[in-house]
Amino acid sequence: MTHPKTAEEMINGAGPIESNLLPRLLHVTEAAAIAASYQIGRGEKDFCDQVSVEAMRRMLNCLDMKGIIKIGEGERDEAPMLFIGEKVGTWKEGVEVDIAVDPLEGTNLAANGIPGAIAVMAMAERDGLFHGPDIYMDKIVVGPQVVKYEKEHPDERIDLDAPVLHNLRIVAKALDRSIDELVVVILERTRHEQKIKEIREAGARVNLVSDGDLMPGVATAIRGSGVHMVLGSGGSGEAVLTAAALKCLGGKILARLVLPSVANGKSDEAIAKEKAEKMPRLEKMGITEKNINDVLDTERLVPGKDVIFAATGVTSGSVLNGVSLFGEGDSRAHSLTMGSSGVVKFTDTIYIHDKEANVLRFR
Ligand code: VTB
Repeated sequence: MTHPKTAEEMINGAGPIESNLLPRLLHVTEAAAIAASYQIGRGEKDFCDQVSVEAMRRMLNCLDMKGIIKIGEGERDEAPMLFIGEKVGTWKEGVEVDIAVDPLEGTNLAANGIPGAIAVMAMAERDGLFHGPDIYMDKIVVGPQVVKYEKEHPDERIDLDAPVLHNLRIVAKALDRSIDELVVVILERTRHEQKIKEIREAGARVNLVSDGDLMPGVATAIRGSGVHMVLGSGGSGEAVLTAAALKCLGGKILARLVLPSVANGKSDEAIAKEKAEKMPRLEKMGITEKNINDVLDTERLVPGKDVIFAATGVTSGSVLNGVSLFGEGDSRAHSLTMGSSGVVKFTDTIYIHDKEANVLRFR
């Protein structure tokens, strides 16, 4: 038997991005989550988003790195901050990184005080993240046991175009359980009615979420999370961020770009309008009518080798607790940070401003 890697070997084997930036990435998502947490439940989703974007950008600009936003808040003419192509970091010294951000994933969740909102980001070396448009991707996400099963059974593979039952059978075998013991997370949308029907007919259990398909995708790679598969179309940025997390944990995503008008079954006229609007932009990114339907796997979405991921809970979810506020600006934030070396950290951070007023206590 080969000797397993020691923690020391893993720490020393991490790439320059992981070694230099992972510890500091935590503070970036924490700052965004804490800023958003003051706006939880106020019904103002745009403002919620704005404060987390501002906080994340301020923190990113403190880091010694040469960063470029690849997945962000939108195109330069649409988003004033963290737009695609924006340079962040000090640019004085440090590594070159491409960055994917979602300062508030689940703005509706946060604005309405519903579980599952997070602040999230990922980094990789230059050209280490898929440079794609902000449209939808049709996704299927499964955990590392399924990847192992596929290696052992090369004829049985997860397939984005196969009936839901085909994919559920593979996941059930990989997890050594029956289909009726599986849970599939899918966004509650009219466009998913057929898929939801198929999941139920196959006998699996459906977990409908009103928003947020990113963290459930990460959860497929965490045993005990109760999520075994994620299906359906959602944000393309969310797919890239999910892929970054899966590069750290194992697991697999298959995804295909799709225009929202097409996914949502809009009229031919609406589809033609969206195509006319978006295709020139997509073509600049190398996405044409010919290759838009390509299936993108984890490696295509995140080709980087030195990948880091961080997420902080805003409202509590199945993986991360939400931010708690204690008065005097003191707060507690729960985060997941990890790197492609395989180091995974769950961090419970407490910020104490007034040490006499807010004494640290265990419970
Ligand atoms: C998707 C999903 C996100 O918003 O982008 C969704 O990936 C928007 O979808 O997790 P609709 O256009 O159908 O509303 C989230 O749920 C939250 O950002």
